Amino acid sequence: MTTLPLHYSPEVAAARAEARPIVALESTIITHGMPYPQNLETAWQVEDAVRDAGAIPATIAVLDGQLHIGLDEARLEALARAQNVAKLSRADLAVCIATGGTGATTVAATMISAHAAGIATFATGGIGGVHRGAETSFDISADLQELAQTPVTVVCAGAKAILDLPKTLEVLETLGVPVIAYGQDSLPAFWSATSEMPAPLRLDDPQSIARAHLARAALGLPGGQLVANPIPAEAEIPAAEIIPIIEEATREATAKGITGKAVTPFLLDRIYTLTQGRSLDANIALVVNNARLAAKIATCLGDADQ
Ligand code: PSU
Ligand code: MN
Repeated sequence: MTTLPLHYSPEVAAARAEARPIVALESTIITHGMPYPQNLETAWQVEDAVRDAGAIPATIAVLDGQLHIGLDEARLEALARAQNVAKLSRADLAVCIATGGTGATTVAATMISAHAAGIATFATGGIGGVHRGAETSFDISADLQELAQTPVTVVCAGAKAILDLPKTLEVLETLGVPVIAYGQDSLPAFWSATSEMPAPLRLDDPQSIARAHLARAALGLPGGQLVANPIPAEAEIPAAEIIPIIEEATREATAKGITGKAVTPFLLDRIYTLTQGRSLDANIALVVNNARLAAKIATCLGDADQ
């Protein structure tokens, strides 16, 4: 836990006082993952999905050097409209706070912040992972290390195919991170509900996921769980359609010499343009779906009196 002052939104402060289930939400998806105004509309929809499923949403970001757990409407809107917001991963969080900066939190930084606030469940769209070509670029997201050390259950829609999925799974296995497909045997692949890869683990209900979270803690194991929740069938983009587009975007990134933390936002933006916005519709549907599942898991964790 942290001795840093945390700034709770009124809604999250009330939920804490009443010991109601809370779901953490990241902000990099808002500032670097989607264009305005769809980013703001999605953030609202995701928060509402958490509320409708019986939990309280806590969108996390650093604003003027203060770590916010839950953003009220005005702050969320300002962040969604802001330009040139920093993207904060584990390495960047403390410097941003120390210098009074403003930044959006990635999966890694959101996990750190959620844990500091005593929140054990987190919903997002896609996590960072091992990028294609990592054997030469060494581009492996800090999200994977974070899953290995911070005890938060992260609900995503599987890894996006801008990543090297088999290598991402190998690294997660090496780090001892449970990768749990929800309700199916194959690993969901973000835009596609299924993939050719079998998921390492499978659970079929939120209670079991909550119990597994608690069992890790009881065993004294550090680190979290990655839950891969398939995109709803009606929102899927077939792999045959999306893969060539990802390959084109990846080629462009290499040709333009895009590296480091700029890679994921560049690819997401190019894929959005090349699919004429369809990638965004799918992205919105899956994040909302993940928010619902995370809220149910958070409710079960609450019931278990963690
Ligand atoms: N994947 C997506 N959408 C996103 C991201 C990843 O499909 O918005 C964001 C998340 O915040 C994730 C971060 O934690 O990108 C990973 O960035 P990097 O690969 O630079 O660690
Ligand atoms: Mn990276």
